[in-house]
Amino acid sequence: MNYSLMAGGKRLRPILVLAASEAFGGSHAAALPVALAIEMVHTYSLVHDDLPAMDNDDYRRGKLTNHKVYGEAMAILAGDALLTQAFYSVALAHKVHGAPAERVLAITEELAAYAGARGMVGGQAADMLGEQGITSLEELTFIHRHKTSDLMVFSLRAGGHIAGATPEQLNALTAFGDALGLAFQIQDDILDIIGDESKLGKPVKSDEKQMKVTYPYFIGMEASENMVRSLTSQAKQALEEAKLPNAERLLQLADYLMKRDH
Ligand code: GRG
Repeated sequence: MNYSLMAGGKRLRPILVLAASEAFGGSHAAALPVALAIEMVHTYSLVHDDLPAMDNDDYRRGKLTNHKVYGEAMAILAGDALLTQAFYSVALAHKVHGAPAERVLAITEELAAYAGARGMVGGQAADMLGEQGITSLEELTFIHRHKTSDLMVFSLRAGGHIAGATPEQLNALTAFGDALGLAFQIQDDILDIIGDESKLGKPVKSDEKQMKVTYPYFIGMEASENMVRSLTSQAKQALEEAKLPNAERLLQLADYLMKRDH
């Protein structure tokens, strides 16, 4: 668990929790256990995604993947335990840091929803089934929204919940996260291709892998880059219209993500 959690990574989702809480003047102390929880869920998903039964990757975050170091059984268990520990960590926001129980209950419910069958796991299942051939941009967008946007939307809403955001303000965070998550994933698709030009619609890595079907595969590089820009503006607009007390860091993050190169 420690090996993969401490292997690095951008820590984007915990930063979203803290920045969303900060947007309403919330304390970092109460938000931290939730920030930790989402990084645990994200890390479990990466450990399981790297397994031979899924993406079969040897490297993650610049290091050997969990199963390459500890074996498949331990990697499965480390992922299972990270997911479980995440819910324990959320409970600590109330138990240790005094966040109101009803807010922590809302976060618990949303973590299960956004990470589960109707959220990230559902997106991963659709992706696995789609390996037989993703045939449309709508299908790919469904996968991106659930695999990527859902944990970002959760992170933002959880930061909002901790700091007492209203339902309207939570809606604005959802709209921001939804557009930002899709922009992030399209940018990931673009970076993937820039990193390896041969991936544009050609077989990758091994014979078992199907065509790498990405946004650029369907609409080309230029249109994909335009889409990242327009989704980022859309995300920022949703926040600006909601007039949150202190959204500056969230807005800066949106610009930063659009320009990222890794
Ligand atoms: C196994 C249930 C299950 C889900 C796996 C996370 C995931 C779903 C698959 C990994 C492959 C992938 C490209 C997912 C989309 C989400 C994404 C962009 C993950 C990488 O997130 P970053 O860039 O990673 O924030 P770091 O390492 O920086 O934290």
